[in-house]
Amino acid sequence: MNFTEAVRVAQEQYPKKVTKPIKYGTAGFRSRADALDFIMYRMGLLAGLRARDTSSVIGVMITASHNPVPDNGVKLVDPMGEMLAPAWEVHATTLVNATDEGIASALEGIVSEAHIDTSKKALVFVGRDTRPSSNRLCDAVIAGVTAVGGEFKDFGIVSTPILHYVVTCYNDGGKYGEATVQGYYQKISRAFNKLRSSGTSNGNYDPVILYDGANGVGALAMSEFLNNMKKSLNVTIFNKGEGVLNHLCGADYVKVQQKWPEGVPKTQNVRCVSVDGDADRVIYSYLDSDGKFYMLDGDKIATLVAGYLQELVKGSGLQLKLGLVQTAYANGASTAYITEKLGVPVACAKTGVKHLHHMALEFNIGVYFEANGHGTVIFSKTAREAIETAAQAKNNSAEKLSQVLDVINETVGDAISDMLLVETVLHARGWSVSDWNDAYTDLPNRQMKVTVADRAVITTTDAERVCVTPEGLQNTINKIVKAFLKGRSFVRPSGTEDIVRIYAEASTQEEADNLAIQVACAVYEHAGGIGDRPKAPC
Ligand code: NG1
Ligand code: ZN
Repeated sequence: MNFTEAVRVAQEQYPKKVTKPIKYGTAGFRSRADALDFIMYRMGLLAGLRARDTSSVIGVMITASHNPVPDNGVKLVDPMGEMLAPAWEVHATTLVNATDEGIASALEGIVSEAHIDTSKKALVFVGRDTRPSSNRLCDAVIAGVTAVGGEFKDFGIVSTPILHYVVTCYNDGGKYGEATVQGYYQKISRAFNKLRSSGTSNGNYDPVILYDGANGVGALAMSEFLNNMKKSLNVTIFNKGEGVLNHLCGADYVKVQQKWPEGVPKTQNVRCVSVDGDADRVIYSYLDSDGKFYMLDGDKIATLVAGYLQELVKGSGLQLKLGLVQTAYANGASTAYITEKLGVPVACAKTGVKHLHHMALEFNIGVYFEANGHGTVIFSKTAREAIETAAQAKNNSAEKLSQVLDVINETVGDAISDMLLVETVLHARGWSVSDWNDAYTDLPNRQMKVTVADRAVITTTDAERVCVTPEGLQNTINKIVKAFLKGRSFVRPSGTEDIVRIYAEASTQEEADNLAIQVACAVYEHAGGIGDRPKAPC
C-alpha cells in the first residue's frame, strides 16, 4: 500500500500546525481541542493499521474525560478493551511527531516493524463524548481510517466504557455480550435487576440516589439505564447538560475540591453519585444531618468491593486468590484497612489504569481502583469457570459471585457499572452510606498542581513514590515530610496536563495542606517553576 492519499488528505485538510514534540500519555493525546485536528486524523490512520495488525476491531474514543470543555483528547482501544499496547504508543508518538510529508515514511516504518499485511480488511469503532468539538474531531479520525482504506462504525455519543465494551464483544464473537450499545445496557441492567429480585430495601440500605451527570455523557447513559432498570433503584439525575461539562460538578470536582457538586440539591443523608465527563469514574458523597460533607472515593469503593468479594470467595470454599491494586494516590488509611483488617493483599501500580489492569491480572480476582474513582474488577478464566461450576452446583456464595460478575464491566473502569456494584454490596450488607464511610477514616489529604517550564525534568521510580530527578528534590521532600505526623507526600509529572502533581497526606487537614504547599514550593524551586510561587492549595 502506498500512503500518498494519506499525505494528500493531511496536507489539504488536516495540516500540522504545531512543532513542539508531543507524547502519547496516560490517556492518549490530550490538549486544547483546536490543536487536535491533525492528531485525530493521524490516530485514524494508526487505528487502521492497528486493526490490520491485530486482525481485530480497534476502538477510537474522543474525549478529554474530566478536563474542561475547551480540551479534548483521543485514545485507542485494543482488541480486548485494553489500552493501546506500549509498542504502539511509540508508533502513535512517532506518527504524530512526523511532518505532513513525513506521514508516508512513518506509516511505512510502522508497517515494516510490525509486519503488517496491508491487504487485510480494517474495521475501526469510533465513539465520542458530548464536547462541542468532538463531532468535528470524529470526522478527522474517520478521514484517517478511510485514507488507509479502513472501514469504520461510528457509535456517536457514548461513554468510554461503552466503547470498550462493544470493541471487546465484537472481537470475542459476542461471548462477553452483544456488541451494541443496547446490548451493553441490557446485560448490565438485567444482572442488576436479578440481584434486586428479593427486594430493594435491606436494613439501613435505602435505594435512593442523587446522580450528578457532570453535564456530560454520563447523564445520557444513566437515563438509558433507568429505562432498562425498572424500579430497582430510585435515581434522580442532575447536571444533565443544562450547565457546563465538568464545571463545579462531576467526579473530579468532588474528589479534588472535596466539595458537594453544584446543581445537586443538598439533601441530607442521601448518597450522591458523581461521574466524570466520559463516565468512566465515579465518586460518592453525602451530607450528614448537620450538613457536613463526606466523600467516598475510589479507595472506599475498592475496599468495600474487595471486602465483599473476599467474603463470598471464602464462603464458596473456592481456592481463588483475590487482591487489590492501588496507586500511590490511595489513602494510607485504606491500604492499612484492607491489608490489616481484611487480610487482602495489596499491590501498588503506577498511575494510569493500564498499569493497574496489568497488575490485577496477577490475581484470580483482581480489584483495581484509582483513588479518583476509576477502576473495576477482573476475573481470570480459571476464576470464572470455577465460580460458574460451583454456582451450577448450587453453592450459595458462588451463585452470588456469578450474579455480581455480570454487573461488572470488566473491559474498563465504568462509572455506572461500578455504581451498581457498590449499590449491590451496600444492599447485601444492609448499610447506609455512613455505615460504609465508618469502615475506616481517610487520612486528611491534599492535591496540588505546579506549573514548570518542562515537566519532563521530573522522573520517578517505585510506582512513582520516589523522585529520581531533579537531583536533590527527593531529599528535600523527605526532610519536609519528616516534620509531619503520619506525613506522606510524592510528586510526579501529569500524563494528561502540562503540570506537576503534588500529593500530601497528614494527620490533620491543616497539616496536609501545609505539607502540600511546602512540597509544591520545593518542586517550584528544584524543577523550574513558572508563574507565581505556590501559596494556597489549588
Ligand atoms: P495524570 O494527569 O497523569 O495524573 C490523570 C489521573 C489518572 C488517570 C488519568 C487518565 C490523578 C491523580 N491522575 O492522570 O489517575 O485517571 O488522568 O484520565 O487522578
Ligand atoms: Zn474519564
